[in-house]
Amino acid sequence: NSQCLSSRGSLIVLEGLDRSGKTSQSTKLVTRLKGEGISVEAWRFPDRSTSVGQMISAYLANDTQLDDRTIHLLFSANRWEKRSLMESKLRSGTSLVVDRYSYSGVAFSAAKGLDIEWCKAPEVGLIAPDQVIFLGISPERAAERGGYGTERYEHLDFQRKVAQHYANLQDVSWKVIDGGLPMEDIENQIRELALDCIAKCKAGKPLANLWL
Ligand code: 2DT
Repeated sequence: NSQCLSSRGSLIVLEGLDRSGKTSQSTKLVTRLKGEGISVEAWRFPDRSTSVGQMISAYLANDTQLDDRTIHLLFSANRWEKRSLMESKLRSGTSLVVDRYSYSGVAFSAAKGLDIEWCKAPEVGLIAPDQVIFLGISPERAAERGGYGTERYEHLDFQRKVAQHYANLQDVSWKVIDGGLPMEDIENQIRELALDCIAKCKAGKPLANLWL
């Protein structure tokens, strides 16, 4: 019926420090929603599958060096190259659960000392998330979780700066979940938030653009 044709999917973004549990929670959420018959896909940024994504991946692995503003714009370009696909998925009724988005873009670059407004500017016009879910965990606690890997930003001092910038970016629309709770509790809370968000979008909440 016409209701179905016009109902859109939701853009749900998970953010948090490295090792906050974002990636496993995104995967669990998507599996669970699919199991409930909801049309949903798991996305992540950076999307390392594109040629821009491969440049980002080499930079993160410390295989290449790039100027701070240059890599910032590549991360942004990596979202822009996915924007039209993102919009068509959402308009066709598929929800997207995205592991990191523009907030990671701003928080990580600002942690290097770049101006926040400068960092936000290339994100303006990307699709605004319908819900940002932030997995809160202290940088110290995150670092204790089996340690960091070898990628560029996986150092405690840097993660502390990122945490400060996430705190500055956060607004009342964000849902913050205590990343120290048992996995299953987090999973249940995220599912509730996602279902609520999906229902609102289905009911006609319009798509919006960043930066809000
Ligand atoms: P993963 O470990 O989640 O693959 O992230 N990052 C990410 C940025 O600096 N800017 C961005 O726009 C995005 C999306 C966060 C790889 C690292 O890349 C950082 C961690």
